[in-house]
Formats: sequence, structure tokens, C-alpha cells
Amino acid sequence: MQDTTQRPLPAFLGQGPRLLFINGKHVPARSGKTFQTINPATGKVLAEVAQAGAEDVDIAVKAARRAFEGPWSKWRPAERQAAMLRLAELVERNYDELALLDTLDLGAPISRTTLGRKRAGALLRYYSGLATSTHGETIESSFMPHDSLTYTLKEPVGVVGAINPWNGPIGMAIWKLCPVLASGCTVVLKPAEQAPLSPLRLAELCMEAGIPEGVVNVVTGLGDAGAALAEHPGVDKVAFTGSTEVGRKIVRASAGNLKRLSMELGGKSANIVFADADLDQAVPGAAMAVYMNSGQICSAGTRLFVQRPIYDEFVQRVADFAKKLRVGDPLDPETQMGPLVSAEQLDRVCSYMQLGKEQGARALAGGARLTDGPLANGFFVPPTLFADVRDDMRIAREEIFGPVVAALPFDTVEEAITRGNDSEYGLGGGVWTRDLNTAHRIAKGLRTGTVWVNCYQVLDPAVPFGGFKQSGFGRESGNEHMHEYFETKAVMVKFDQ
Ligand code: TXE
Repeated sequence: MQDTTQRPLPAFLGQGPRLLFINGKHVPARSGKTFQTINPATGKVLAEVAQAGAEDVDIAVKAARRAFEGPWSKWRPAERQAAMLRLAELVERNYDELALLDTLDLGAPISRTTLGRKRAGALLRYYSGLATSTHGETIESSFMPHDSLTYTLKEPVGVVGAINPWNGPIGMAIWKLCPVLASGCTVVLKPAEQAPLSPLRLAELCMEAGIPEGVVNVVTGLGDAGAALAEHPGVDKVAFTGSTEVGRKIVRASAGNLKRLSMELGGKSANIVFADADLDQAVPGAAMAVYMNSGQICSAGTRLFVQRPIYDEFVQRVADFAKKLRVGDPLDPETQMGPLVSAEQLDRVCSYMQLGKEQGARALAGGARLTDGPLANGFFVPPTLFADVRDDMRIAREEIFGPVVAALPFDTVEEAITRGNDSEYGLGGGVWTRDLNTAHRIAKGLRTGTVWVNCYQVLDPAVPFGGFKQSGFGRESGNEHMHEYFETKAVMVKFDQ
């Protein structure tokens, strides 16, 4: 692997450590501590980054509170909308840099990160519309006299603590930012320690867009900074995306001042292929439902249920597809799959591959770390497909968060629904069929936040996304998302007689 640190790096990386972004300024952590973020394609240090502790989180929360109560609270919806539209343009204009930062930090191929430009612009534009179109209602109360008026006001919830994972650094940061700006809240964003760079750059673009100091603050750091945010009494709401395990900790930590919460957690989604499906579409669909972003997507369709008459042929075709995917240098525009994000994630995924084999699954593609030649220093695994998987195997039950498909045969619609639902998670699901009845029966039967029919992993700013069961609660995207950033105030007015 060519040492990507020798290539021209984005100017943003500059000299010295990347600092916290609080109240419109770059500041070091009070402790002076930093941590390193690693380029997963080379295993080398990419940047030193300021490591926030509880004291820095406190300063950021206070800045966010001042901004919330200060000038920002006077901004009219149309002014917030205009700022979001300016930010959309700035983000699109600077997206090559943002995508490059994510490719270096996360290892996602540049061909994929650059595609994020479209979604980033679409998110900001969609929510800028919600800034002016979300409002309360008037109600005809039966318990008030005729001469009266009853209405509701939508008031921003306050200071939001947004705690993000690493699997889509810039996209996820923008997703969290959109309802904050549209509603008039303020935010302290804690990006994941594995990929903190592009969210810091986004904070600079917010300033350039004219968003006031203190509205958007970014505290880079480890889990303890996230925990400090979850506990902080000055935070009104926590929006979290990450593991179910940490989600539980945040629920407990946030109980002190009864924060509003939204949780987007793990998954083990079922992707169900019927014998009548258009297999030429279903094969790449089933493969990329998992191999996209090296399998590091919460809604990845990792349990691949295939109807028995086509099982052998179909899994072989997915395995052949997997073997042809180009794994390698994420900066190479031809690369389709990059490394995993970290050495820790590499260990985790490799141990699941080992476990699959020990429990009797058969690797038709991949199955072990790539250690040949130029990939040896990075955290690379090949796209993997296990056949002969049983529902009770750990690779069929636990979230691996790597490019590992567990293929399982099934016979009937009822069986597919029962086995598809046999999971503690309920995030995504897919069905591939030409039969309308089958499609709708599966869509209705699966207890998951999203069901894709003859497609997978499509996200739209207007379409709610989130989980049933231990995949979390609350919805991101769509109208519903906005309501989580507002308190509803009822006003009942009796007129003077
Ligand atoms: O996530 P964590 P990790 C799953 C996936 C992956 C596993 C571990 O299975 O293999 O989680 O990944 C912050 N209080 N997902 O360890 O730990 C942390 O600093 C508050 C699914 O990276 O959940 C980071 O900013 N915050 C997922 C964020 O939480 C805390 C995406 C997520 O880290 C904290 C990522 C604490 N006590 C991983 N401890 C998805 N749903 O998309 C850590 N953090």
C-alpha cells in the first residue's frame, strides 16, 4: 500500500493538533491532552486531536446555553432557513475536502465518500424547509367558553448533546445538525474518536455560513467526554448513534435531569430473497447491503435469507460477486471496499470470522484477514460470505459490523417473518420478490424501522429512519424528526367578557 500520508493532505490538517471548537473558537483541551487518529489504510497516525474532558464539555455546554438564550433565540425561522441554505452551498463547495478527510480517517473509498455530497446538500435543504414549515396548531376546545382561543407553540428543546459514531463522520454530523438548526436549538457534538476530523471542519463552515458563535460546538474526545455530555445537567436532549451497549449507559446517565433522548443503535437486519426475485438485481443488492462501507452500517442486511430452491445458486453468485469486489487503497478511485476503521474493529471482525468457522459455517468467500503485500499494514478484511449458517450461531445473532454475510435457507413467507423477527434488534430489513403479496406481507410482518423492497440501504431526508426493539427509539429524517427537537406548549386564552 502506498503511504497515503505522503500524498498532499487537506490544508485543514495543517500543523499541530486539531483543537476543540467551542463558542466559535478553536481551543485546546483544558488538560492539554491529545489523542491520535489513525489512517486505517496504513496504520499510521493521521493527526493529533485535542482530547476533551468533563471540564471542556462543561465549557461547551455553557457556551451552547448562552447562544440558545442569546441572539440565536431571536432568529426568525426564515433567517435560520437562509443560514442552512448558505451552509448547504458551503458544504457542497467544500465537499471534496470533507470526503478526503473521511477517506483518510475512516478508510471508506473516495468513490463512496464523494457521493456523500448529494445527500449532505439534500439534508440541509430539506431541513431548511422544515425550519419554516414546522409549527403548532389551533384547537377548538370543548372545555373553554366560546370566546376563547386555544393553540400550541413549538419551542426548541434547548441544548442538544449529539454523540456520534465513526461510520459516516460528515454525513452523520450533518444529520444531527439539521434538526438543531431548523428548530433553533444549539448543540455540543461529540464525534467518535476514530474519525473526528470532518465534523471539526464542518463547525468552521457553520461559522462561515453566519451561524452565531456557540450554536455549534464540537468536542473531540473519547467515551468519557460522551459520558460527561450525557450526564451534564445543562443538556436538555441527547441524540445518540452508536452501540446498544453505550446506548444503555447513556439512558442511565441522562436520568439525572430526565433528558429527552433519541437512540439509533445496532442491528442484525434480515434481507429475504424469494425464488421469484429478479436475481440479476438481487445478487448485487444482497452483496452491497452488507459490503458497502466494509459492512460498517447499522442497517446492513447481514442475515441473508434465501428461499431453498435457489439457495445454492444464489449464495454462490453472491460469493462470486464478493470475490470480484476491488478491495484496496481507499484513495484509488477504482477501489470499491476499503479497510475497517481501526485495529480494534479488525480484531472484532476477525474473531467473528473465526467463530463462524468453529461453529460449522462454511466460508464461500473471504473468511480471514488480508495480510498479503501492500494491504498488510492496514486493517483490511475481504468481503466474506458464510453458508451453512444456523439461526443460533453467534454470527447470525450478533452485530459484527464488518463485511460478513450469514446466509440461511428458508421455505415459506411465514417462516421468513418468524425467523427474520427472531432478533433483539429491529432496524432494517429487505425483501426481494416479484410478487406484490409476498412483498407486502413481509413489509407488514417484519418488526423493523425500515423495510426495503427490491432495493436496500436507500436513505432519504424525508423518510423516517430508526429502530424497533433494541435498535433504539426516535426517528431521524422526515417530519417526525423535528418533533423530537421541540417542546409543545399549550396556550388556552379566555377572552375578556
Ligand atoms: O461504538 P460506541 P464503537 C456498534 C458496532 C460496533 C460497536 C462498537 O457493532 O462494532 O458498536 O463500536 C461514545 N457515554 N456500532 O465502540 O462505543 C464514543 O466515544 C457516552 C453501531 O465505536 O457506541 C463514540 O463517540 N458516549 C453504530 C460513540 O459513543 C460514549 C455505529 C459511539 O461509540 C460512551 C457504531 C459513554 N459511556 C458502532 N462510551 C450504529 N448504530 O450505526 C463511548 N461513547
